[in-house]
Amino acid sequence: MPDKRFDAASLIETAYQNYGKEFKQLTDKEKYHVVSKAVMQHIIPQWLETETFFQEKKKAYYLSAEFLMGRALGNNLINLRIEDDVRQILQDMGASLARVESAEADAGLGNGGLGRLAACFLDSAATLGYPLIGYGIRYEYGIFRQQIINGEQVEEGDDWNAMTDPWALRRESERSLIQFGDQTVYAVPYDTPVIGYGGKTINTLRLFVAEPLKNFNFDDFNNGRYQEAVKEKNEAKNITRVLYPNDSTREGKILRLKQQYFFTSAALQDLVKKYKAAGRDFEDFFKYHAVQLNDTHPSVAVPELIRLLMKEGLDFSKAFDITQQTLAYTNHTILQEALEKWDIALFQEILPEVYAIIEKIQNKLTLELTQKRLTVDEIENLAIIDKKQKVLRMAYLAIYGTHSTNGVAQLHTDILKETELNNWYRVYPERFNNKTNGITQRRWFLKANPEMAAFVTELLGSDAWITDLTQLEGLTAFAGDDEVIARFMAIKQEKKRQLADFVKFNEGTTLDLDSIFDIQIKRLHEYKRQLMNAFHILDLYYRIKEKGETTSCKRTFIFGAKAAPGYFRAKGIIKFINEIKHLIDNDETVKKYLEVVFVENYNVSYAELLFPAADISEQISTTGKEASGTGNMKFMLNGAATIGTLDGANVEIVEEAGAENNFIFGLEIDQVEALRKTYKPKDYYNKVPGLKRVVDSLIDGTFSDDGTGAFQDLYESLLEGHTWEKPDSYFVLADFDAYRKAHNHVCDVWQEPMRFARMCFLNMAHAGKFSSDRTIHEYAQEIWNVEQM
Ligand code: 26Q
Repeated sequence: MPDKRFDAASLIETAYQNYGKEFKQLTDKEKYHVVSKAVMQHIIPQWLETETFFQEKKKAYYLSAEFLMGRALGNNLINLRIEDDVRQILQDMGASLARVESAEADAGLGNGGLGRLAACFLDSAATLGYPLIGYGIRYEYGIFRQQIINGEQVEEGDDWNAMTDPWALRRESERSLIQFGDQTVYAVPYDTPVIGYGGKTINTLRLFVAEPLKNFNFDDFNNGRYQEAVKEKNEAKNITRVLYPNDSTREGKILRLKQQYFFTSAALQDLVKKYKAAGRDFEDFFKYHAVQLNDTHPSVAVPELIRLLMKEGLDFSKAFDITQQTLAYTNHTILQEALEKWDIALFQEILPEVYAIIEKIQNKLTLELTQKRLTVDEIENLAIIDKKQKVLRMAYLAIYGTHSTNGVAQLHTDILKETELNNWYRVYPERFNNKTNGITQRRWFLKANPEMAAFVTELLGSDAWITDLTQLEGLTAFAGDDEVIARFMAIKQEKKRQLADFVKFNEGTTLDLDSIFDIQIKRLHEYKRQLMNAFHILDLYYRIKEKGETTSCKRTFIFGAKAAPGYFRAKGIIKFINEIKHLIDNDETVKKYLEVVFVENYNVSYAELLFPAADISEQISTTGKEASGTGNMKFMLNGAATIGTLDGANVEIVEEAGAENNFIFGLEIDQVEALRKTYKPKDYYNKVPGLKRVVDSLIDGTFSDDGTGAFQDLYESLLEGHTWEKPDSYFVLADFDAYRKAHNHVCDVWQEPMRFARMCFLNMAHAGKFSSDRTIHEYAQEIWNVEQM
């Protein structure tokens, strides 16, 4: 247990040391620093203890280009179980913990689901006492700050103060050299503690910063070449300057490749160096290390580990076997355009030595497949080095070079096996497995919703759910108790009020707490179908306005989403949503029934306010496209009902909570595949009542896209298509009517408040499966083979 004291005296002392001031004189931001530094002091003994405990044991390593951690202070206090003490100490010194916590910037070192999953996994592993070390990049700028100006997204750099973050310790002496074809840099590690619930296990997140071999060229400067003098430094630092704000389309940028190799090589060198120092035989390397690749972003680990092992004296064949037994790969996408491919010439130029190893791997693969009697065509079909397209297929490299390939929800894994990666599945069926995603209930329930958490503890007579979420099942016994349901509703109302306060402050909009809070928060992407949601809202607008549907429910539709800066169509959808908002806000009649809010700069901290305040969770992706989704789980756990398709983990959510407690609609996977062959969106456009009206609003002058052509483009994407894409690839028009009916059903149930609340309550009660604790147990036992502290 943490044994170093944490009290008022330690805060006062830290304030003196760091700021030369009385604690009372500090700004909120300075207080945040001081409290955080004091927590760091407090946990050091246990952090060291954890390291010592696992010193000789097998450990797991999570290699990820993204860790979307959000804020640390509040979460750490909760996991250390000193939150109430610290609140009191601060109060006694005239400070507010809530304000101090709010002074922390989000560590937004990720785009969305994949990055947040990595953060949840670290929390779960530390809580369960599994040795899991995160390895990644310490971006100077995280995911961009989004502003909405005139209804449009404008991006700004996210200067999150990477270098003054109180939670990180620079480990200068443990740096490694990273060599590219044209550049050599240092990778300098920064370690952040990952505190498990109860504070027993404290794991590490190690993020690397790129630095030059020489900071400053004195000679250049002296001779007036001022830019030259810092050129090497700038070029090195550029490698870890900024997170690529893309969450799907692969981008063949040199800098992105450098980022991937940079952190992957740094991580593996770190392991090899420590292993060597321990004096063990490299043939046993896999007995001490399990390395999980978070998508293909670190897939260069396959040739890189082989390269490093060969430098330690192993031959290629032995190095390959050990690498394969060490590494495992997680796939997070089925979108073809997201499968990473690198131009061979570019790759060879940047990473010549690594490319030479990939050629050896390709030769080995070809030989192996020949021995398995595959045809020349079949072998070509599985090639890592695709000579026709002149690209490297990184997913294939990851599957071949590892012993495990997993999908992130059952449906997703099935699709990988049966279609997307079927060619590989047929050759290596034993490698494929499923690990349905999860979320940490510590951040997403205990921290985000302390009111509901306390109520659940009271009902269950125990807080054991904090580390065993399946305990929530015990809540089902209370579903018939009207008093319990009424209290559940009162807490939901309080969370809606808290969100409304923040929305008022942040967006200037006043929310009606008695309306349905219907929330869609996730990255903006066509497959996620925010556009279908928007069309439905516009349809409601017309129905209320023209048919006088005054019995309609009062609804508040809340959106939060960042669009990749280069994703023109996604930005058009943001503008379209805001145009609809504007239309409604200026209509005295309709605005009594409808409200639209697009929250600015949706991030982890905003998410913590949004999930607990939802009545309805929008999970409406085209079936087959969302690998899993994890926001869906956060809503469920906080007692919201899902309106959704049977996609990703929604399938399993409905299995757990019952179709009768959610609003499931739309084409199912086989129907999507069947319809794809003959689909004519114009048929729906012409026949489905009201559909033409909302689609035409894109081009008939109802709205303005400020001359960008974005709305015309959206219109054409739905009805005309292009040579490179079929019209309405995501079946917005085909699913529209079913979606509208599901919303009508939501409104019907809403008229019976107790019935609606009971549905929500039962979702919370059945959320046990979706703890990332369950997921981590599965990884630890079925893939990593590591033991608990
Ligand atoms: C790749 C190359 C170049 C630039 C960027 C990228 C890139 C970056 C991030 C590609 C993809 C991502 C992120 C993908 C992602 O977040 N996928 C989501 O992963 C979640 C966790 O498994 C799932 O729940 C979601 O369904 C899935 O969309």
